[in-house]
Amino acid sequence: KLFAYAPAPESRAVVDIAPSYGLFVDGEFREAAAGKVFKTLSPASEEVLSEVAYGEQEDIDAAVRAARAAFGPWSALPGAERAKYLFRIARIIQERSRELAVLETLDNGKPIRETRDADLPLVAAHFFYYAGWADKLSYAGCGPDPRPLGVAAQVIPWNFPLLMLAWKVAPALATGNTVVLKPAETTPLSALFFADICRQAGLPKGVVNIVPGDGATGAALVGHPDVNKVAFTGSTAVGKQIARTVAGTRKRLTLELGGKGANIVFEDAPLDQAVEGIVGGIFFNQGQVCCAGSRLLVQESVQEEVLDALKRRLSTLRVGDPLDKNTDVGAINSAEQLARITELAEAGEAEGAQRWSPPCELPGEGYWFAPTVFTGVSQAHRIAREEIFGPVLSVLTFRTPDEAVAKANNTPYGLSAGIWTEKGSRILKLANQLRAGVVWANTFNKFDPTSPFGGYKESGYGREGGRHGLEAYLEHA
Ligand code: TXE
Repeated sequence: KLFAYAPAPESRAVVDIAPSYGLFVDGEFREAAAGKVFKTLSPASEEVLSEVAYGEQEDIDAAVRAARAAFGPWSALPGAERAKYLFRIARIIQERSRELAVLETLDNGKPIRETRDADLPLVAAHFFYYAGWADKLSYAGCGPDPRPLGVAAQVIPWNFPLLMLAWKVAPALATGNTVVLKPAETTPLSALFFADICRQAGLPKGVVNIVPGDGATGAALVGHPDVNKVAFTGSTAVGKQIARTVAGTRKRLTLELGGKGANIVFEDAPLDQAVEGIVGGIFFNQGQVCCAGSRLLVQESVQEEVLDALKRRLSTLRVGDPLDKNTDVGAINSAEQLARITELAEAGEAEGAQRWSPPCELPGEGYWFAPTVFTGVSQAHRIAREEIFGPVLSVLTFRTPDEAVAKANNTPYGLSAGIWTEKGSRILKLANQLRAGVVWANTFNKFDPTSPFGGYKESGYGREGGRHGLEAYLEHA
């Protein structure tokens, strides 16, 4: 009898999670001033993973003080010296990537295949890429002798915890700024492991400080008077609140907020490839991606063909244990996020769209939502307008390219779009007409540290990644 191919789930024994973690301030882990803690759990099993120090105003004050004290010597280092630390951090991330991938999968719920093949390689790539810039800042586009801003306050979400950290920390350090970072309340662990990596790399104390907590912790950090720059990724509602806090101060601000990306499929597209792109566009990371292709705009003439192929493909997706290397769709990050997705999906049905999911058995414990497709969606439906941030695809149709562009742009957001067609001229024309910071052609959800990423309209402002990502952390000389 032949052996069936059934690799064991990636073992959680790969990573040693301590029962409790402190804040990382001035190069050391310490308890919160008031001694408060919160629990972080695995969304796939609801098992408590660890207890983490909860930062408040006093802790933020200490972290900002440490970052301020470190700023002088750090910014005075020659760029090539700062680069050495970034290269060292990048290499340690590579060496510890298995441990970090398992940790991220446990704390976030996303499949190990994604943390192993997407998150971790990209995290290391960002540190390598920005290390290369540290001694070339006079080419960053900010004049011949650009200056760092000072202390950067960075608040990140839970959907790509370590990658969002890398997007923010790597350019800040390369340009000579120091950092106080607040990870999201449901995914603090990989940022704390990163703190340990900073120690391992011998990074001078105070250059990176990590203060876990919730929205109140983030608000205290953003509002701190001795912060020079604020970088935020998260919901549009909180982004607007932060913009109000920062208005009237001299702090610089970049915001990377929500999205409602359109994946536009023309009748001449390579349809098999397009179906793969649609699936990856909305089911990667359970759709909890700001640039997800959450609206499918399909040309009417191929609508049936595309939907049939899509449903066949979705029936092959494996939903379940995120540590299993065969899993395609993992757990939703939190009970709150699951409630939001559920509410919007119910609104989709109530407003008259047709709901479909492949047959799949969801685990009894943890937070799960089956891959879902809505057809018969109109532009007025909430599921066509609001960010669902879950594995839910809303399908709309179009007849002409102009109609496709009008529908794609009919959203307050403007982060991403995808075009599927064989016609090169159409790609170039549409890429200019689409009000989206990223437009992919015949692919989707492709990321690279050399490419700037960011939004139009309510998706925020400023760019992260590439040379443009440096400008957010430099003064024009
Ligand atoms: O986001 P929040 P939530 C969208 C997505 C999701 C919705 C809500 O649609 O369903 O937002 O998610 C910190 N001052 N996105 O509630 O609250 C918070 O602690 C300073 C899209 O998780 O914006 C966390 O660290 N900070 C998005 C971070 O902000 C505050 C990714 C994000 O949390 C704060 C996440 C305050 N007043 C959600 N309040 C994307 N663009 O990828 C909260 N925080």
